[in-house]
Amino acid sequence: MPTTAWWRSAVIYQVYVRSFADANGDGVGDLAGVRNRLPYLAELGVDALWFNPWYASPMADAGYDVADYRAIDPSFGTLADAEALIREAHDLGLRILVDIVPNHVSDRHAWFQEALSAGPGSAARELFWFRPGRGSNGQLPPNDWQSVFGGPAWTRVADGDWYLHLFAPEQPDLNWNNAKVREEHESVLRFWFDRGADGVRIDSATMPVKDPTLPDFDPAAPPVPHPYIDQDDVHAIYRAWRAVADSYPEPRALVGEVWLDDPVRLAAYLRSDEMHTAFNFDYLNCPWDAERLRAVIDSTLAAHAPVGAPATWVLSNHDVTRHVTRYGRADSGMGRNPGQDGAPWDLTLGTRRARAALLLNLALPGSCYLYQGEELGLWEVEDIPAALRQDPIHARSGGADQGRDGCRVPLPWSGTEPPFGFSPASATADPWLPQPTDWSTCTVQAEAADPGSMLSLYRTALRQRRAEPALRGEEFAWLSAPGDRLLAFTRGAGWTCMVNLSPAPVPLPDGSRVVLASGPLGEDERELPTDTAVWLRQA
Ligand code: TEU
Repeated sequence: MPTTAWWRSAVIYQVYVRSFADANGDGVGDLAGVRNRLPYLAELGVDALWFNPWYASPMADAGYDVADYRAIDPSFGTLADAEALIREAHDLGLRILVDIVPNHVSDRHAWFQEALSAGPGSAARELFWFRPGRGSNGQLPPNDWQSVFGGPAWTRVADGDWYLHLFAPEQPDLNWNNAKVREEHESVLRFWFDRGADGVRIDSATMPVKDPTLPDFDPAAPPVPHPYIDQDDVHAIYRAWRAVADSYPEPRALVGEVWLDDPVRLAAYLRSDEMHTAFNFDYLNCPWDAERLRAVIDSTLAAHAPVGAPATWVLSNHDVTRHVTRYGRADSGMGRNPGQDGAPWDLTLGTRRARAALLLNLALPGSCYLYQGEELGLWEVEDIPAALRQDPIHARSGGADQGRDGCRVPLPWSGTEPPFGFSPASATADPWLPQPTDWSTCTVQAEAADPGSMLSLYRTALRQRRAEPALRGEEFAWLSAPGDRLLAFTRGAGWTCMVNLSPAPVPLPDGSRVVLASGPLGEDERELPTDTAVWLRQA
């Protein structure tokens, strides 16, 4: 693989379709809305777009419950719209990643419907994990596994069998020991690759393979092997997918959602015969603290170097609290921490840190993921009325966990009041989640006109990164020492990034010229204030 492959240093923008732009005025974003806004994305300066699932779905989990991979959900448009979108994006130089969800399908998927009607012991049930229950009447679930979304991971059907769902009951888990399951997914990959998709983002990639004995959790057992996370056999799935991806004249890219604490186990997914890259959740979950960030950067680079895969840098997505909000908290930790729902945070602080973090992310070697709205500095919306919340996590926790709706609120494009241009003036419905009225200051329209805005910083930084080969290369060396509360590193060719995480200003090195700063500089423009980052060139 040539080291210049696009995905090695790409900046990839995540489009959460239902909240991006609504062209038909039903309050839900759609593909026509995205097509209208492609010039905005091209101008922003990103290299690729990753679309959350846009397939036909009852939306029990916002499209991660796929009923038909070869159809677009009618609320988003048609297959012809998706094909046109891919073509138009390509014409603008934007690559496309689609989302593939191997772990489960929707309970409305034809396979599951057939499994329900075919009954216990049928071949149709072999595509899933149907089991009799325990207890005298089979009234207890087959084992003690819990759903990621809360509650038991098993649901009983009318004939008495139980089926496994590691997420919501509307998301039955597939049985990857079944050849039909494997063949179908490879065929789905080809379906989208044939339509021009440049790659796939692989959902819950550690989970599709289960210990076939479905054991109870043994509290005394070591954490590895886990009965369904990171089972060794899961790698065979992605090796087969890589063969499909590599069979195209321009090989398609595989990007894994691989939530693992151990960077070495994560790197095991990144091989020349497996995935190309994976999201770096250690980085996303790291608090705004110089020593901890440095440790994560080091462990990431150390784990990726031997396998020759680029690292990725990501701070927000559709599953976690927006990082402006996280960074505005005293303890700016984990991507999701329901214990902090509603905890106080400081917008000025969070914004200053998010601006500095952008320059850090874009300067680190590898590729970078941006989540729609972060370029506007959007924050987590915490006051969505319970009745309007849609994330199954909210309902399944009995409201104890706010869920993930707060980072999924429709984007503000223009104007001074909701729907802020998200929906056209002729809209017949409000946006599917309410937008805060104070988003009038962070619409695309308002920020495009303000050189000091978050959007202007993103545009400038992305343009600089594109123009600067050193930033897209692999050279990296620390200039700061551990314990400095300063992150400073070179990227070759006299090129330096400095981020000050200490409470005091730090002088800029002599002989350096400031290329870009995340905020105002102190004393004669030669001092780097707290929570500020700069890109420097040796003059
Ligand atoms: O997420 C996988 C996952 O386990 C977490 O991101 C999870 O949503 C979070 O920890 C809950 O606290 C993927 C998708 O990104 C997510 O949106 C889906 O809900 C999930 O898979 C099921 O498909």
